[in-house]
Amino acid sequence: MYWVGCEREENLFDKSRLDGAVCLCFNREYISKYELQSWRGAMTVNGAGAAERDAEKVWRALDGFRIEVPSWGFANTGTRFGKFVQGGAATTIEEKFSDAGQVNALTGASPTVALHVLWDLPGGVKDVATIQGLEKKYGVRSGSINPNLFQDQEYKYGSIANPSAEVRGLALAHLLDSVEIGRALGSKDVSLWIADGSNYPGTQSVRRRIEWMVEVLGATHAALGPDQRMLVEYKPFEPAFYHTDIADWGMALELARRCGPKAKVLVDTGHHYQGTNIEQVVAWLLHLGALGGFHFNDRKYADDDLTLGSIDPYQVFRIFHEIVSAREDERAEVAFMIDQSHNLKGKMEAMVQTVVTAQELYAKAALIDQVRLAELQDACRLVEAEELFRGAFWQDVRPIVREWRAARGLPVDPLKALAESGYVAKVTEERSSRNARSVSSYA
Ligand code: LRH
Ligand code: MN
Repeated sequence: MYWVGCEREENLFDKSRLDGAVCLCFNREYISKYELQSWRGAMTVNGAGAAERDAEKVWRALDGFRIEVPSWGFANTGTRFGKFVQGGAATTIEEKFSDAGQVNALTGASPTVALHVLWDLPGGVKDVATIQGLEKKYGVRSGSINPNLFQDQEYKYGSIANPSAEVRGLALAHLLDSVEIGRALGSKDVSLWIADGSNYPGTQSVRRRIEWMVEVLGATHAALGPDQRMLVEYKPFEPAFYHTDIADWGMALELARRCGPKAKVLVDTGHHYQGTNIEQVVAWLLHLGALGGFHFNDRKYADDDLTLGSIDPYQVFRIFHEIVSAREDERAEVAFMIDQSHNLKGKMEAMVQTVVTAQELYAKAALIDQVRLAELQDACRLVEAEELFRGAFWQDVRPIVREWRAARGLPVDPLKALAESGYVAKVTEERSSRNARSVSSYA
């Protein structure tokens, strides 16, 4: 707990609970016996006020926090039942870099943009020079390279797990192109999501498909440059609805291990069955040195790709706790990325909102006194441990985050700054006539 001025305590405590304690900072009004305990702890540790210590923790955490935005998050996307076109949505790769540049300028936390090969570099390696020009123009670099192995007709029965060696060869060629694009752009990660699977029992051999995958992914791993990695993303279902070849973290982990040291597992928060303890999966992957990164989003039901923290912010907080409490060397290897489709919210607003929410939830996790928590956990002082853990989640870090933004020369309220910038109105003006022509229907 921390104290940064009475107006904050006003928010924290209702006056009726006065129990004779004093406020530590401005008008010495009150403090609960519980807080007294942790304040004493804080004061004895480094003499600095708890408020200062918390601000330090949050500032240090935010200074190191980076999250990658997906190019496809700025584009007109929909569901199988249709697409609600936004006039200001990005279609060209230049528009996607422009939007990503704006988000980074407003938040100071998203210097890279994830690219999907067939959507963003239809010309393959030949498009690298264009991308490099856009990186300079808009001040954001290319991030993870995401191959598209799920839309070509040849992949009806799978790509890297397809019974046809010819089709597997096609898939490998695309993967090698993606590795080459990543090398040419100086990107670290080639991020693989494989949609392969089947819709009916008995129609495909799960065992033989495993061997075919190991063969193609092994060849992909062998092509990686010294600083490149491949991230294996798992997903339990959709578009396949009987079996998916890479359905959970265990399958992704084993495939990554079979490939080699440059292969890690990617955790998309929307790719779990209801009730899955995702932070436990994260803890295991960290423990095994196999966690490569995240695709953050939120969901109520399945892979809904809703905005991070919109349904279950405590879930993200629990995941961030596993990261923040990991060793520095373990943490350094974990890539934070957003993977969302903004079908109803304004694309720019949703992306800025997501980065801001991620920063705030990461700041909350950084507040946890890890040493104290470990003591309480190992002493099985359950309620005290939970109160310390959850207490950080309850804490409103927004004032400290605003101070950090101001100190870093960033707008204290990025969403408000976006609205005041007129950027969305400007791009809507520029793009709406073209977007109006792109209405499509499912059938
Ligand atoms: C699959 C997925 C994958 C991307 C796609 C846009 O559901 O999460 O990471 O390729 O969304
Ligand atoms: Mn994903």
